[in-house]
Amino acid sequence: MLEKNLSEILKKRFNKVISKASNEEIYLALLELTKGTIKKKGANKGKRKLYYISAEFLIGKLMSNNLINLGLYEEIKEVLAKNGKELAEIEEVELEPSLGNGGLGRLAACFIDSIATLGLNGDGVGLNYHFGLFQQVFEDRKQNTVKNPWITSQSWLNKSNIKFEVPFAGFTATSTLYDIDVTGYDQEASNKLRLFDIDTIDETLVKEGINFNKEDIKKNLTLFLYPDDSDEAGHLLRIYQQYFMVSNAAQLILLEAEENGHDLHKLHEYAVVQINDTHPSMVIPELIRLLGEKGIPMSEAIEIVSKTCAYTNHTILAEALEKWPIAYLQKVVPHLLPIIRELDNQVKLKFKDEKVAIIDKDKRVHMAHMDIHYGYSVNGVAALHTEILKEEELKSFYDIYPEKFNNKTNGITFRRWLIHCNNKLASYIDELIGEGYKKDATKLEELAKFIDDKEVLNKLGEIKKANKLELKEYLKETQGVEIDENSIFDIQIKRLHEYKRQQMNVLYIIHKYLDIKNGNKPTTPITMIFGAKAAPAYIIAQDIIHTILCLQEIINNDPEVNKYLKVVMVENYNVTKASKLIPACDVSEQISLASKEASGTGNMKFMLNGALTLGTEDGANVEIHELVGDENIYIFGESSETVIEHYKKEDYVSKKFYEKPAIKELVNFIISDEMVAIGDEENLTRLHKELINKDWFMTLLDVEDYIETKDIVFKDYEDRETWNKKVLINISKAGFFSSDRTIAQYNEDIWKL
Ligand code: 26V
Repeated sequence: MLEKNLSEILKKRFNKVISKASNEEIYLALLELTKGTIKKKGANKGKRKLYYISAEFLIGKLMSNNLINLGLYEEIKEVLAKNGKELAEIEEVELEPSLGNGGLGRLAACFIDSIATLGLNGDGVGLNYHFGLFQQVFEDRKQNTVKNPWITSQSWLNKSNIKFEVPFAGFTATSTLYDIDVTGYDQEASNKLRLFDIDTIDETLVKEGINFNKEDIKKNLTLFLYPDDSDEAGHLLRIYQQYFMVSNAAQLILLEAEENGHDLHKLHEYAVVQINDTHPSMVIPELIRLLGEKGIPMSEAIEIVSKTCAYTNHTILAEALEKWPIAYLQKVVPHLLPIIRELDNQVKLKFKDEKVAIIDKDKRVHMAHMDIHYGYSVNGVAALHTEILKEEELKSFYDIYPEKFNNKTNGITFRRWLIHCNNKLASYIDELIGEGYKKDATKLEELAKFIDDKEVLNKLGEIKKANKLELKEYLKETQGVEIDENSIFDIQIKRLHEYKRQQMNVLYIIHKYLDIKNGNKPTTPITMIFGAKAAPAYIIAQDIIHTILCLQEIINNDPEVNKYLKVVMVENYNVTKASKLIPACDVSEQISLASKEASGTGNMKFMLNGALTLGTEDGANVEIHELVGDENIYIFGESSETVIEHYKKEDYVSKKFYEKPAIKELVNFIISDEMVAIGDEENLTRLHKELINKDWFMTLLDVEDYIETKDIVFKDYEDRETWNKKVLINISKAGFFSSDRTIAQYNEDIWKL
């Protein structure tokens, strides 16, 4: 049937049969077929509807995901194979929508998949950026940035006829709503991801790289995801984007409520808004303003909105918590200020504590504070993170509103992060325990019964090896590097940030390099793989990338060393690359400074794909540790309590650690003659100085324990059977991290759809 349908579309559109059609033609035919199949399904319905508002939805390519969810994946693969075509190659035609920076955006993408899979009535709402997160290219061992278009004439994006007027100081913007269908796994009805665009957008504004005129708002508003905000124009543009997003969202919510004949006085019974980090926080004053226009008095509107909005916090890093100067808001959205001031006045009347004010004495609006006072739920994204919010970062708020605080440990969709990216493993699990785990991920625990089954353990090793071979071929093709599939694949892939401590991994590589030079050769060779983009304005992050690329060159070209150690920095790390890297990983690097990584979600993807975690007691690592037990994870480093104490007492002095000869040797290698010979002295020296004089994220505090533990990991790898037992246990315990579980909890405790 599918073959017939696909053939008909190809015949009609290109007058070709499957075997003679190009990958692009087949892709377009598949797109038509898939969209048609989705269209036949209705939309989810329900009394109450969720609007998950987020500045980022890092959805990645959608073809396989949609085919899996529609139950067409296996059959389409077979049909194509029969005609000499491969789905994986056809999928290369699709451009990745990189509409997010990292974990927060990818989480939103997993969430909309799970919301649809649970048959819940809820849409994602965001912006239709014309260019996703920049593409990264390496030149002269440095990161260069190139614009990243993803919209093509035929794509998943559908244009709706919904348009709104969004008022700004001095002009009114007209929007158009686009949407992308969100299919659930094995579900009758679907939802939508709704992305707003400004009508006056002008892509020709982008001239070179990712530079554009930041002041020409009418032409640039939805051009880029998170433009560089290191200057005032960048900050203002972000406020324009945020307000455009939430005003459109709020108008959509009211439109749908009215279309359904709902009484706006009871909006909270019909709509719930999840505010994903503080980027959509202005939805609170905007909804109040719009309800006012509908004749609802401010005091009542505040009450309604407070029962409608819920807030998720994704970080405790102070620099990432948004505080917009009133002067900026005055320039962009002056009509919101009377409302924000009123909200602030009410808070100041009730609470004398300055720490909980919305507007501080420097005249800045604390977006998170507005969310907490005027939302009914505040959640963190992993158990430890939520505890730190309650006991440290947001303690003053927890004291006032203990009932609002709750934890929702993050999750990932197993459709993309197992069934699609690691079809070999998924098929083998099907064979062992059936397909029940695809709907109820906790069923993976049934795998535990094979713990002493040598054949199963062996087979897990073989699947991993096959995935490593595939990655090897991919990296050879795309980057021209040669790696050894028999080496240990040790992988750290995530945004580049000092708190994630890629620089500590760098120090390990230096340690290993020097060790091999001294004649201590590892039994099994090691391949250290990185993937990371760094914000263009984040100088130290650029320095770390440069250091990794220099080490890569020195090590990979040293015949004495390269048989035992290789370093590969994967260019332009994105969702597509993640799905090739994760199934091939042996050791998952989750080495953030304890307390700083709110949750992490890569850690969950690796675990599910049979990698062992080398990590600190941070974020969701803590919960992975609890689930698999001490024997099946490698934990090192100071605890979050100790780290928090150091910050409070301001007593961490990196120089003291640097003075230890073993550490000094590693740190000094960064500015050694070898490094300076090929690298840029300015970058290398800056990182060297940073580590010695500041090291805000305490790399040197944990580096010795890290090196010691990592050497144990590599030694343990030698006992293949025991290692594979650990792998099996990790996979069997990964069910907890299904985003279906997370979403079921959001619904149970917060949304009540
Ligand atoms: C943003 C920024 C922007 C300014 C420069 C420094 C900085 C540092 C961190 C951030 C993170 C913003 C929020 C975020 O992406 N949080 C991530 O959310 C994930 C999903 O909940 C979670 O797994 C990650 O641990 C958390 O970092």
